[in-house]
Amino acid sequence: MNQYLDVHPGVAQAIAQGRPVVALESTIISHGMPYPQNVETALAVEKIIRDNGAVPATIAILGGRLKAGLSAEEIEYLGKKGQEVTKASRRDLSTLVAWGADGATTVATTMMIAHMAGIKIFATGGIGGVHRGAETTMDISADLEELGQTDVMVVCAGAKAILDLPLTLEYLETHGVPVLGYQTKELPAFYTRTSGLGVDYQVDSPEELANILKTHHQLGLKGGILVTNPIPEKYSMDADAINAVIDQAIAQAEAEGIHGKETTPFLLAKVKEITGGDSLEANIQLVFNNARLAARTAEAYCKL
Ligand code: PSU
Ligand code: MN
Repeated sequence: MNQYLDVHPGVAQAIAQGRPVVALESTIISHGMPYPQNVETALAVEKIIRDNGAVPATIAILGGRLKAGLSAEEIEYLGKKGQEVTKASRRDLSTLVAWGADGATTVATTMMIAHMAGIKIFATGGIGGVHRGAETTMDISADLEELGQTDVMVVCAGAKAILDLPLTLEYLETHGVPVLGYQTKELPAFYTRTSGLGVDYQVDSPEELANILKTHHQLGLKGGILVTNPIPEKYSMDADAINAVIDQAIAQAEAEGIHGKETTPFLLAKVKEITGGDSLEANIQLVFNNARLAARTAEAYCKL
């Protein structure tokens, strides 16, 4: 066990007994949604995972400790501090831990810490990817590199059109990351169910997802598996409307010279601002939907 890792007792017990556990990220709490919806959503996601028979492990860095599983008080603390907490991707880990600081974990660091703790499945909203204009900015999320090297199944709603979706798929292909569509042949685009781009394989049940993950482990393959689960029809947004909003947000980021790790939070905040509450409700519902699928897949995995 890593000397800097604290696995919450309930999570440690579930892992030891071979019961299902689902990891959750914390950047979505502190940088992805406003307070208090962020805390309410984080607690509701944990409840959905419990209701579906698995144990939730929200992951973060607190006082320099890598935490796999947080208390409700710790989730409240992260949500209230919001953007003051450092957004922690792979390159931030050593310094934050050495300094005894806090960090909100992105998909990349959540995968790393989940893997250290022995958690195999992780539910989130959307992953980072190749940004539009990356051919000159080289802005490619460390989430993609992590998917290429850390063996965790990530359940998401695809990737937002703030990214270059075709290039994101190319990058995942190069790094050997399988992109599975849950009951769909098309890559979902977060707020909408379709993107016009194909996934590698359509998979129709949690049992089938679990079987693929198990086989991945038995083959001894490195790297993760990306499961893309479309937002429920009822909550999906109008594609033209949301894409116009995204274009506006990107233009504003360019005008303000936003770059580096600020880009994704800036774009997410702008989209929310421009759409009023609509995009936030969609965002919350797709996370719930991913949590359900991840919990059912974790349960199916434990039965194999
Ligand atoms: N995309 C979303 N919602 C999010 C993020 C991405 O639709 O909350 C967050 C995740 O934590 C993701 C991170 O890991 O942003 C990616 O940031 P960057 O592009 O700087 O790697
Ligand atoms: Mn980036």
